[in-house]
Amino acid sequence: MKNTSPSIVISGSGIWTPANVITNEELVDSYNAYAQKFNADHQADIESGEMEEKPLSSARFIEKASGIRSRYVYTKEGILDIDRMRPKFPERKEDELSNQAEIAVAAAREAMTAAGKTAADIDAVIVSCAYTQRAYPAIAIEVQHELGIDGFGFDMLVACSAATFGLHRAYDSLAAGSAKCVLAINPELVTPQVNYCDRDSHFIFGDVSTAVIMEWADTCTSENRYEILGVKAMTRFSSNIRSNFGHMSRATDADPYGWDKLFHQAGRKVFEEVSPIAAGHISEHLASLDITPREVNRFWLHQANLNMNRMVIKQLLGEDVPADKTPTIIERYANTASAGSIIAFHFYNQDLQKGDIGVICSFGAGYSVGSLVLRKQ
Ligand code: CO8
Repeated sequence: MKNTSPSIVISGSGIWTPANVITNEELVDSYNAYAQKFNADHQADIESGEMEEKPLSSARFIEKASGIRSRYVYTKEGILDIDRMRPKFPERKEDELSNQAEIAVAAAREAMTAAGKTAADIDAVIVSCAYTQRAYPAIAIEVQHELGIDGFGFDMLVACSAATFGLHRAYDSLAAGSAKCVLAINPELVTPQVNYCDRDSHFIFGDVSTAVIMEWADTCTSENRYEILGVKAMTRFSSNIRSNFGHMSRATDADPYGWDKLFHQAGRKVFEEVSPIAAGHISEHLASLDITPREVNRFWLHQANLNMNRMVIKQLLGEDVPADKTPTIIERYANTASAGSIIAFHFYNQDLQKGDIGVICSFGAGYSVGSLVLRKQ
C-alpha cells in the first residue's frame, strides 16, 4: 500500500536481550549426550527396527547451514539438562507480571525513551509475536496497565511475520486516525516451544523482545526518525512450518506436549520456497513506490538463515553486495521468530543519512511476508 496520507514515522525502537547465552557447542554437547543415552536405552527397539536411532548433531553443521553461533535465552535452566530438554520456568501467580509482559515492558521502555514519549503520549499497544503464553487477558492489555497507557491494546499472532504485520496494523490505525501514537512490541519468548530433542531444529531459536514507536510526523520530536513510504503484506498457506499447540488438545485427547505440538518444519523446502517469494515481494513493493532495489541503502531482513538472506539479496541485487547493506544479527541472536528484522533495524539504522531508503522485511511461517519501505527524515 502506497502512503498517500500525511506523514507517519517510526520514531524509536527498543530491545530486551536476555542475560543468558547458549553457544552451539554447549547445545550440541547436551543434545549429543541426550541422543547417546536415548540410543543406549532403546537399543533393542532400534535393532529390531521399531524405533529410529537418534542421529548426532554438530556445531559445524549448524554454523554452516544457518549462520548461527549462539543464542540468548530467557532461562538456561533445564535446556541443557538431558533428563529434561526444555527450559524450566517457575509458574507465576495471577497477580504477578507475566514473563512475556515483563520482557515486553523492558523493550517498550527503551523504545519510548528513544522516541521521547511518555505513557500519556501513547494510545494503542500492539503485542505481536509467534506465541502468547496465555489466551486472555491479552498480554498487550497487561503491558498497557503496567506502563499506565490509556486507549486500547490487543495481541496478534503471525509467526515470523508478526512484527511487520503488527507495524502494518499500527500504520493502519494511524492512517485511519484511530490512534495518534502506537507502541508495537514483539516479546518473542520461543524457547518453551523448541523441541530440544530434535536434531534438525534444536539449534534454531533464541528469546528476545523488541519494540517500536510509530506516530504522526507532526507529533514526532525524535531526531532519528523514518518516514513510512509504504507497507505491503502477503500470505500463502503452507504446513511446512507448523506448531499444532492449542486449546483443542484437551478435547481431542491428543498429547498436548506431543512433537507436533512443538515447532517443526521441512527446513529445506521452506528455504527453497520462501526465498524467491520474499525477493519477489520486495521487488514488487519497491516497484510500486518507483524505487529500484539498487536505490535502497539498507535491507533489514528476517533473520532465520544467513544463506537464505544471501539468496534473497542475490536475486534483488546480484553478486558482490557490501555486507553493511544487509546487516545480520543471527550469529548472536539465532532465529528470534518475528523480531529478527527489528533487531537488525534497531542496531543498524543510526548511521543512515537524511533521504536514505531502507526496507524492513520478514518472511516465514504461514507462509507470510511483510515489508515496510522507510525513508530517513
Ligand atoms: N547437525 C548435523 N547434521 C544435521 C543437523 C544437525 N543439527 N540437522 C540436520 N542435519 C543433516 C540432515 O539430516 C541432512 O542429512 P542427510 O542429507 O543425510 O539427510 C543434512 O544435514 C542436510 O539437511 P537439510 O537439507 O535439512 O539442511 P539445510 O542445509 O537445509 O539446513 C536449516 C537446515 C538450517 C533448517 C535450513 O533448511 C533453514 O534454515 N531453512 C529455513 C527455514 C526457515 O526459515 N524457517 C523459518 C522458521 S521460523 C518461523 O517461521 C517462525 C515460527 C515461529 C517460531 C517458533 C519458535 C519455537
